[in-house]
Amino acid sequence: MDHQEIYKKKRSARPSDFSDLDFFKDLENHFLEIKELEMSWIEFETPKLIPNKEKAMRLHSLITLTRAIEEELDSAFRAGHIPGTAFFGRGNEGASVGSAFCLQDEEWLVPMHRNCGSHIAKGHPPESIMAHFFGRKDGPSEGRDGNFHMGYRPKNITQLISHIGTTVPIATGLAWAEKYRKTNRAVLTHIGEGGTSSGDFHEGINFASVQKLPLVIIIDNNQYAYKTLLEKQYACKSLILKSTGYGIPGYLIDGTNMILVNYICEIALEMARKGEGPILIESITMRASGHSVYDKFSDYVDMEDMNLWLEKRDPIKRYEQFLINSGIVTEKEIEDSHFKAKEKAALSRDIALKSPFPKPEEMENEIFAD
Ligand SMILES: Cc1ncc(C[n+]2csc(CCOP(=O)(O)OP(=O)(O)O)c2C)c(N)n1
Repeated sequence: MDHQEIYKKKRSARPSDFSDLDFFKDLENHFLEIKELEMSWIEFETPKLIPNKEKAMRLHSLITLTRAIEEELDSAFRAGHIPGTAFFGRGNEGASVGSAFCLQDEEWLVPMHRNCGSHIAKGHPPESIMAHFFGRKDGPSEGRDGNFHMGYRPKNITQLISHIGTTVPIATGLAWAEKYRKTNRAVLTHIGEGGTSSGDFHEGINFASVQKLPLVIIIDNNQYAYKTLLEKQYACKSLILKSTGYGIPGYLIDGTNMILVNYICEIALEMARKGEGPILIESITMRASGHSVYDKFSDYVDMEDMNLWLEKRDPIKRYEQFLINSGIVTEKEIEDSHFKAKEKAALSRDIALKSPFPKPEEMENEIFAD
C-alpha cells in the first residue's frame, strides 16, 4: 500500500466516529477540573450559567456576526478580493466569542488564525477585518498583509505570527509586563492542538508557570492540524493532562457550548488577575471546514458524518436551541439577529472594498524606528 492509500484509510476511520466521540459524551454535562494532582468531573446545567437577556443577546449577535463575516470573506476570496489565503473558525466560533467576551478593554488578546470571533468580541470593527484581508489601506496593517497576520492595536489584540507556537511566548511576555507593572490585568491566548507540539509552547507556558504570570491559555483542540490526526500529535489521553506537568490548574471543556466557555473563562481570568498564575484550558471543538480556503475538505472527511455532527454540535445552533428552550428569546428575535449580522457583514465588505490599496512608496512606513 503506498503512502497515499494508507493516509486515505486512516482519514476515513475518523469521521464515522464523530457522533459518539467519547469526550463529547463525558463533556455533555460535565467539565474536568485539574488542581495540583487532583482531578474532578464537575456537573453543570447550562441554563444555570446564563446571566440575563441582554448578555444572552449580545453573545448571539457576536457569534452570528462572526459567522456572517467569515462567510462574506469566503465569498470575497472566491471573487478574487483576497490576495493571500484565509483560515476560518467554523465550529470554533463559540469558543472564540465566549472567551474573548470576558476580557476587559485594556487586557491583551493573543489570538490564532481561527479566532475571528475573538477579534469581533474584543471589538475589532468588521470593516477593518475585511480591509485587512483585502490588503487595503484601512486595514490594521495598512494593506501590507492580505492574509491572517492580523492584530488590532486600539483594542490590544496582537498580530498573528505564521510560525505556530510563537504566540505563546509573546502572551507570556505581555503577562510578565502586566505583573511587573502591577496592573491586575490578565492576558488570554489561543493555540491549536497542533501548536502544542512546538517547543515555543512549552517554553512560554513553563516560564509563565514558574513566574506565576496572569495568563490564560486556551488549546482549541479542533481534531485536525492540517491533515494530522490527534494520535500523530500527542501520546497522552488528553492535552489538559499537561497542566499537571507545569504545576498549574487545568479545565477540559466542550468548546461548542459557548455559555460554558464563557463561564470557565470568567473563572480562569479572575484567578489570573488575582495573581494565582496561569491556567490551561482545553476546549474540544471540530474544525468544520478545510484547513484554509485552498484545502478541499471533502477529499479526506466524510461530509455526511460531518453534517450529522454539525446537527448536534454546531455552536450557533446549540446556543439558539438553548436560548429558545429556556424561554430567554423568541425565534423572531433570533431571526432578526441573523438578519442584522448578515447586513453588517455585507456592509463592512462594501466599505472595505472602497478603501484604497497602499502606495508602493508607503511599504516601509512604520516598520523601522527612527
Ligand atoms: C512552526 C510551523 N510549522 C508548520 C506550520 C504550517 N502550518 C500552518 S497551520 C498548521 C496546522 C496547525 O494546526 P493546529 O495548531 O492544530 O491549528 P488549526 O489549524 O487546526 O486550528 C500548520 C502545520 C507553521 N505555520 N508553523
